[in-house]
Amino acid sequence: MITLFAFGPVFGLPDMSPFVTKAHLLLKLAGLPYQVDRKGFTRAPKGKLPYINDAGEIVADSTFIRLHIERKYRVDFNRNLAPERSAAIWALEKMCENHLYWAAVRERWMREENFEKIAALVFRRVPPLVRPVVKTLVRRKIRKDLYSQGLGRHSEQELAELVKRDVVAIAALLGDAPWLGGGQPCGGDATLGAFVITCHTPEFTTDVGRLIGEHANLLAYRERVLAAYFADLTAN
Ligand SMILES: N[C@@H](CCC(=O)N[C@@H](CS)C(=O)NCC(=O)O)C(=O)O
Repeated sequence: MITLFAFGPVFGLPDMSPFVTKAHLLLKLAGLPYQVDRKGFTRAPKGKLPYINDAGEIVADSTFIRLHIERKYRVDFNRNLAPERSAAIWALEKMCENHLYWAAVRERWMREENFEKIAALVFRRVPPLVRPVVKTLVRRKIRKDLYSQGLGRHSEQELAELVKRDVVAIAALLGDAPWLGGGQPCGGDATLGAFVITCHTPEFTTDVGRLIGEHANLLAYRERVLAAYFADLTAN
């Protein structure tokens, strides 16, 4: 059976990572049975989660997990999509993963009111004696990552403008359809579903979460994804 290496459930969500949540959704969309291992982070081949172990084959990165599923199990996640729609959805996915993601990271890790909450969660198993040092070092690394990526260089107001454009684009592309591809979920729903679920959480004060909450179609979409794929989850 496939093993998915993940951080694990929080706040009644499958994972706090959108990329891990995306991997859950891809496996579910493909109808593949899998188990979750929460102890794989230190052995992650690319230093990040998610990755999978499929009968000894290790595949790291949510997009490569998708490609692996497509090739090995002959799943066409976009079988009902016209090429133009498929292309637009791919662009939307990469906007979420490489732009919106970093905005969400900045809002969670750099805003004081959110930082203590995320730190309490992420470092809960770190021995109390070294926890303050670990917190400071990890936050410093993330600040550096944000600066290198670019979004760490903007003012809060500039960041808010960019986030708004992202969320408006997402809401417009989804429109009134239940799923990105229309009547049936497609591969892009794994990505969008993961981001909408994990970014709109009452536990954090973020522009990303607030803006998602201002779009009725995104809120309904969030409920749809949770009900269809994560109905068994309980808050913890
Ligand atoms: N491109 C990767 C991104 C994965 C990623 O950024 N994972 C984050 C959690 S959301 C992580 O493991 N970060 C740990 C670190 O950077 O040290 C994918 O699609 O899987």
